[in-house]
Amino acid sequence: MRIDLRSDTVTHPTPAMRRAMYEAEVGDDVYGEDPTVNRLEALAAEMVGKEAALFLSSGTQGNVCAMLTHCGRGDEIILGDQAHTFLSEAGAPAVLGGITPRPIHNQPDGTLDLAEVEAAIRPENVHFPTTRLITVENTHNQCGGMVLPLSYMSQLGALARRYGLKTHLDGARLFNAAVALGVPASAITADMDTVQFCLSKGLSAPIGSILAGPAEFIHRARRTRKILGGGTRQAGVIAAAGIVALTEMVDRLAEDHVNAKRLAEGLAQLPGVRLDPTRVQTNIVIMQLAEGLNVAETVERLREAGVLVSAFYGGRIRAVTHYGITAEDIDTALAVFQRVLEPVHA
Ligand code: TLP
Repeated sequence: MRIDLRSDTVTHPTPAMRRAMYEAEVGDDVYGEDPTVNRLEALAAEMVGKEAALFLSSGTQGNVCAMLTHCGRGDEIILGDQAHTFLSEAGAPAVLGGITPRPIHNQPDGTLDLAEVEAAIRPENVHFPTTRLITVENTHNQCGGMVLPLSYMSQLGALARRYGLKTHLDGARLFNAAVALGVPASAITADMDTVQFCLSKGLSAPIGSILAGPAEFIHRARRTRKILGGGTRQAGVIAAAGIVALTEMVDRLAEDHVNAKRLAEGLAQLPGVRLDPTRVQTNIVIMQLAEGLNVAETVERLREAGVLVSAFYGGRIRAVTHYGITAEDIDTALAVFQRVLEPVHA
């Protein structure tokens, strides 16, 4: 038995995706001639309500491409101190672009306090870097997959526009947010200039992300993607799976959310686990262990018993539900958690 809850990135392509990949019509995408990539980009742009979109190899490449296209050397990005763009992209804006990150404390619900954002915006002064971009994440991974409210997205957009700043959304799990809110993804992205979302997480495509925004921006981002080594050729083979992801795999994310809730409610009953199941809104469950329990050891013992989870920043454990994980798997995983944690608290 192996129940892999480490991430929704572990999903395998569906049979429909494999068929679409096999049959994909292809061309050289660097010439703009891959019809399947072009179809995916047009579909993706439409779904997030933007003029144009670009197909990239990963969420990291999508976010980095966006930040490097929005900003130049000496510019500054306001972002969350728990954001993937700040914590987990190897400092790319600074490494590659001479761009300073300006982290603001992420509130437990994943938002950035708007007064703190406003206070961090630099006035014009030769001593200062130039504030150029605000980046937020929705759903918020480190904050347990929480969904940023629609009203917050529009307030943030309005604040940025008031100061002439651009906004980028790391929407790696944008469609989880859309399904949780019961709105089209375009409602979440309406107030953001650009958005990156992943095809390869809950949507189960094997590879790929989308960066969407104004046509003029995407034109420049195509050059940035080239600089990042992301100009690929017969990419339609991969884009074909992305089209299936967007047309067939969005609505079923609701099932992952139900399973995550079931897992969280079960885990919250265990004496070894500290977890508030009312905070679980999408497919991510983050828990703290009770005093005296070691995270690395517990993760290892769960793995030996067939349940894979991730040790996460701050002494936490993360479990993520996804395509291929059933309600029965959740019940089995809960029984394993109980067995693994029991001896310590007997
Ligand atoms: N997240 C991965 C790990 O890097 C932690 C995961 O398992 O959750 N934005 C967000 C919010 C993400 O969670 C991730 C990946 C990315 C961007 C980057 O996507 P990839 O892995 O495709 O580069």
